[in-house]
Amino acid sequence: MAKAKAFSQPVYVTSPLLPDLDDMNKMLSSIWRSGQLTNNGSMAVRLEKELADFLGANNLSLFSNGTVALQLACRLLRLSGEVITTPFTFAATCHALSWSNLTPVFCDIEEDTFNINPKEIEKLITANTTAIMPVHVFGNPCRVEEIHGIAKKHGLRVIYDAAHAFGVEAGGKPIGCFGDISMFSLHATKLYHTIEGGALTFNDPYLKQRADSLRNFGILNEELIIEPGTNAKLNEVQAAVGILLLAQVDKEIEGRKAITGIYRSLLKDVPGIRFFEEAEGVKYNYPYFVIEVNENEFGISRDMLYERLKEHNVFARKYFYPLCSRFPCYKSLPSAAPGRLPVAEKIVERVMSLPLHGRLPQEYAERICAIIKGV
Ligand code: T4K
Repeated sequence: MAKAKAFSQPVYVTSPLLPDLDDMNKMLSSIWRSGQLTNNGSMAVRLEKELADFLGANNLSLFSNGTVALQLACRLLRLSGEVITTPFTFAATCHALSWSNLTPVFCDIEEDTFNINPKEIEKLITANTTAIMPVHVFGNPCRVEEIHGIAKKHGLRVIYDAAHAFGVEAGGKPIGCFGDISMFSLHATKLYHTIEGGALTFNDPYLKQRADSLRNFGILNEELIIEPGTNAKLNEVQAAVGILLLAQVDKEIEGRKAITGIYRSLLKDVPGIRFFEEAEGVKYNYPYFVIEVNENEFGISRDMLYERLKEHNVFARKYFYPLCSRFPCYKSLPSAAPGRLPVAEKIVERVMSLPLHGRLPQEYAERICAIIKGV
């Protein structure tokens, strides 16, 4: 096989969607005219409504980022003690627990979805457990019905980290309708974003009311501050970016789906490369294209493939290596002890995310596959 050529420019794992600059200037002019730059101005109010419609959420609040939104979710539910979560996630999930004085309890994941394994959850419940924080990793829906059943049986709250699951539906329902609260990250690396930002969705309107005051120092009105809040508001310029990008999301997802199709068809017969098949009844959003490398069958390890891609100017990412349970701040927790998380320990050594966004030229995906086959 001819050696695949390196790219002349770096190809990164993602590239942010950007609003048209003329449209953005019009939005900026309107903000400039109003003089309202932040503190729940008209752009933020409008985006909240439009996002709630788009995500099929009964109640939605916007925040300055997804991590602080997760922290506020813990506070809104007055959690204490231990929260069961997954070790195979971005640092923000367990850090949000830690910042809320909660102890993350790591639960192993499923081989097929890389999500928390409901069959392992019950074994970890103690008298101190108050909640479960599952993550829809790479936009794959968790086993929401099983998780709901466990939570109900044991009187636990459920906060979904839906950072990757913007626009996903499971069983015909929007992903944000499951659990007590769901968090969507609106960071620039996500398929839809507000540069930095986050959103919480709730079924209970009272939670939204409290969330809106918590993100603004706990202020209810000029004379009434109801609880110790913080500053976690989304400003008007970022909200304007969000309003403009909402019109581009469907096209972005279509573009990602097409690139995912190319990766799938060109990599499906490569020995030792595995990727997710789509499950029935799920509307996907294609946030990442993740491959699992089986060194014995493929011939080289995930780490070596990662380096080879780099030599070709392709910057894949080893999301989510290392496991959160390996971080120095968590590794001495009982749930992080060696041997407790066998599936997660195996998967984290094998997976990586290939470049994917809706504007990635199809030819790039084909060349990346040729590089993978060539090594
Ligand atoms: N829960 C989960 C499961 C999450 O994945 C995340 C965030 C959160 C919670 C927390 O939500 P936020 O508080 O962030 O809203 C990135 C993101 O910073 C992070 O938001 C995201 N997850 C995580 C999976 O990925 P890095 O360290 O990989 O980002 P970085 O800067 O290396 O960017 C990746 C690539 O994207 C770069 O190689 C180039 C490209 N890029 C990036 C940025 C920021 C651009 O082209 N332009 C840009 O502006 O963490």
